[in-house]
Amino acid sequence: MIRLHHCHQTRSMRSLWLLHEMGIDFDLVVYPFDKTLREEPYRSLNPTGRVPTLEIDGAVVTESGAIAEVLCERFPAAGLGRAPDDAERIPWLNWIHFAETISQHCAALTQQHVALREDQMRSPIVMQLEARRLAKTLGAVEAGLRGDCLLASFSAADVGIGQAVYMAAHFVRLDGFPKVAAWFDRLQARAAYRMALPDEPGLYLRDFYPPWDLPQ
Ligand SMILES: N[C@@H](CCC(=O)N[C@@H](CS)C(=O)NCC(=O)O)C(=O)O
Repeated sequence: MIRLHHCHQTRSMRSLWLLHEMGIDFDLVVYPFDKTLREEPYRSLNPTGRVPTLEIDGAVVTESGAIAEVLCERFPAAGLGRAPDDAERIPWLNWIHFAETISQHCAALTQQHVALREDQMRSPIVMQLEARRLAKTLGAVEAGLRGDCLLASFSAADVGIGQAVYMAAHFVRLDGFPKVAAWFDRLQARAAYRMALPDEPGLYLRDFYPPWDLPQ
């Protein structure tokens, strides 16, 4: 049995998109992105109250990078992983986990722009700093993109980084990263990507949150 616990527009979209790319059967449990995650029954499954959580054959996995590794090992025929003896194994692993380097800045910016409801709780300095640090991570993706994908062919690395870029694009314009923008356009055309999107926004009510968007 495979069951994904998911909140729309969060890191669990990464796992949902990957499951759809693999075309395998799974159960999906969708939660609102609120205190429900810190309450029972979810708290027993994931004590830090975060998503994603994947239940797979009696085991529980709570890190999106680990979920990608577990799914790619379990379903090698999908061709989205890179085995330990594959020449692309190291860059594949590095991209899978670099998604979190991007996402930590997205999380900080989501907290600033979305989670903190009162303007006086927000910090323009943090917003600007985090947006600048996020842009630097996008620069690394821009430098790493050589062809149509991050590796020689499409893989879970494109899904993980692609979903991180989906979140990042709410805070940093992709215009300054032409290869990332073109690659992300191609990813957005994928059926599995679209299946991982919500019908209605669950977290980001705007397409873009500029760092200077504060009352003076
Ligand atoms: N390193 C974890 C991070 C998981 C995480 O923090 N997810 C966020 C959503 S993007 C969350 O559930 N936040 C809820 C909270 O912090 O209370 C992963 O890669 O899965």
